[in-house]
Amino acid sequence: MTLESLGWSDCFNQNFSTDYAGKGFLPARVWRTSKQIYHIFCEGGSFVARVSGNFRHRARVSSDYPAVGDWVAVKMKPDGIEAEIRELLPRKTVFSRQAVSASGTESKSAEQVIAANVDVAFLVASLDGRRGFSLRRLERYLTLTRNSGAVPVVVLNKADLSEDPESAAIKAREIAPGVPVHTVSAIGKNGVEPLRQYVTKSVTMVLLGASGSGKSTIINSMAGVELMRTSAVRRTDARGRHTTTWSELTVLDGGGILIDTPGLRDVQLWSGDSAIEETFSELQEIAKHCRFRDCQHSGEPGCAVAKAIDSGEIESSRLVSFKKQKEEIAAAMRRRNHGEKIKHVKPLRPRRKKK
Ligand SMILES: Nc1nc2c(ncn2[C@@H]2O[C@H](COP(=O)(O)OP(=O)(O)O)[C@@H](O)[C@H]2O)c(=O)[nH]1
Ligand SMILES: [Mg+2]
Ligand SMILES: [Zn+2]
Repeated sequence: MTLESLGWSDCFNQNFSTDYAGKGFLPARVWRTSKQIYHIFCEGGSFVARVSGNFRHRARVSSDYPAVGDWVAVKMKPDGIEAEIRELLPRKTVFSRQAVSASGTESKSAEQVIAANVDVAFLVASLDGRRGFSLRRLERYLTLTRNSGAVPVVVLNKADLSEDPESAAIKAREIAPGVPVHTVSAIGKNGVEPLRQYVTKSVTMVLLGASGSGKSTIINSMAGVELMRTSAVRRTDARGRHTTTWSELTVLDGGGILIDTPGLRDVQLWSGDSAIEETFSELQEIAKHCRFRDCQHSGEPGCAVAKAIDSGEIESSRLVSFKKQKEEIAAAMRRRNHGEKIKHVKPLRPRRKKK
């Protein structure tokens, strides 16, 4: 295993050689995490690692800990089996979502890293089912991807189950201007051929999409072997069971790195106002002509967006999605800023009646 085949590049090398090489640290990439245990690849192969006490001491929030796809600086233990993670290398790109944990009356919002250092994101949607895939969900994934810094590629899978895959592709292209859209059939022979153009040495790809859309099947098909467990779709709701519960990184024999992720049912956006603007670029373009610079497109006079909707130039559902995503990020920001200040509020006791 070479560092290059694991996705190592100059930008990591610069951070590493100056700071850590002198201390006898080795670069390694996290391929799976489970609680406190990190499974890592380094040039010598696969190892199990934990973070050092010093690392833990410095970590403030969960996103300070390594995630799948992260590069870390490790020190091998004398036993030659275990390694200790000393440092987390700066992330080139990061996919994160908002994880809200509620305990009692407190609700805390934290950034949860799904995958790090990803170059290309395959946004997988399934073409089976009567209602087709969700354009709204795709919009959310596009914002998530733009926010991460990776390049999005839309993958419409299960073309074999669709009567009209081409019109589905046209719809997807409409809401994803400038983004490549491929219709594939992961179970068919050579059905994932269009995706191979993205697979090159040192390139890291992640598969994102609802559970049952065929992410693991796509990985198996691209690898040519059964690497990931897949799951038959339940007849009632056309979704696969949750077979992939954690993100997991795989190095393909022919070059390229793939990260499988569990089905993210609802991606809660964590940040990225500018990413939203990219997702809705045509709307942004029109909004430049609104009379007010801070127009919210909610009935203000001289609103160019309202005019464009009236004339059928853009669909009103696009504006609804746009506002929803904006509000979600605003809410995440509020929670983040005030989350720690919210104290547990004692429930009011019923007042005793005076006798
Ligand atoms: N008909 C058809 N079924 C597929 C295709 N791709 C995946 N499946 C099936 O869909 C189910 C869910 O696939 P899986 O890869 O586990 O989905 P994941 O949850 O996104 O990883 C499995 O039963 C697969 O065999 C496809 O292109 N066509
Ligand atoms: Mg899976
Ligand atoms: Zn407006």
